[in-house]
Amino acid sequence: MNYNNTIHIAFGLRDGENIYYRYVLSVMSQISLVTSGRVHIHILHDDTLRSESLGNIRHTAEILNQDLSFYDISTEKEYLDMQNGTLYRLFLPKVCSHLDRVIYLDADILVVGDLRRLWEVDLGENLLGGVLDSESTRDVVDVLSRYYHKKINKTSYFNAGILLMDLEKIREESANLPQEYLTFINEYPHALLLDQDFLNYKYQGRYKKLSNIFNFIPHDSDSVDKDLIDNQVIIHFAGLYKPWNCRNPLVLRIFFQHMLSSFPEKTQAYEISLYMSNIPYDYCKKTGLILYNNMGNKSLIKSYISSIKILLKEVYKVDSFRRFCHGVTVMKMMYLYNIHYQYFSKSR
Ligand SMILES: [Mn+2]
Repeated sequence: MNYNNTIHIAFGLRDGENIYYRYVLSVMSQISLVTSGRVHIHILHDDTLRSESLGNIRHTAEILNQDLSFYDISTEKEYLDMQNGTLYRLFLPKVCSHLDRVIYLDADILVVGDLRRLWEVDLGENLLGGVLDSESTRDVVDVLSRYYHKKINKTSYFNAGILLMDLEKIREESANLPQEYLTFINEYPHALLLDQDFLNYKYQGRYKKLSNIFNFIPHDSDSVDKDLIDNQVIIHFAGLYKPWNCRNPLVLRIFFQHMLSSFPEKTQAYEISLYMSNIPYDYCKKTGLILYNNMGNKSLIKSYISSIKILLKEVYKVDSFRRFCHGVTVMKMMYLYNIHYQYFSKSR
């Protein structure tokens, strides 16, 4: 097949705080700087996307000469049980029924190389392509996946933040991916990474393992060097290390260069200071607070509580949950700790 045509790129956008759309804008602008050929951006959103922000995205796409389509999924009936923006990628086969292939992107990324390299990957008989997740995440999944009927192999668990999806093949097999996910999460509420676990469970052995140049996940301050960045296509700040709390100067410089290019010059200083003021100085704490405010989201809470229970069962000789949490360095544990802390400090 010849993919020497328009590159189709999709984002999921749930934006209650009116912040996330800025990351999408930034990624759109990064793409235009490094990607050859025509690009069509597809945005799956709900009614949290404000009309000014939508206008802003439209305006940016015009300036960058990118094609743009919006899909409001808040009328889809499965949407009612989904209050997490990453889940919107599951709607892609359904709402982008005119597309055969799409690149799904998270927005906590830096695009530093030509996306055509990803677009032209031959998937063979596979339904999608993805990159192995970080080792720490795969360690957690390894424990939790003992509680599935079919264990997810730690050595093949991919990160779903960057996906090349063969929508045609996926549609042939699944009439309704979002509904299948809801059934899955009901059966396995401990699936800590929600639809990422679902996609791994469902497509195990049927996805193409891609080079990590398409999804490099930096772990801490000093692990990223210049050579590595020069060869990368996408850097993904999955987990707790986002550009705004990663201490690597090179990552920070590249990130802020991209940020600078994302806003019109006249409003640059103002926009960037506004943006910076929205950045939590203590990201961990903020994560806990956001989740605390989402306590109404029953399925999310159910998922965390049941993960905590399972993980506790796995750990011997712990005096208390608090001590256990302090001792654990795996970053996903920090989320759990925050939930626990926020929840119990309020009820004291
Ligand atoms: Mn991400």
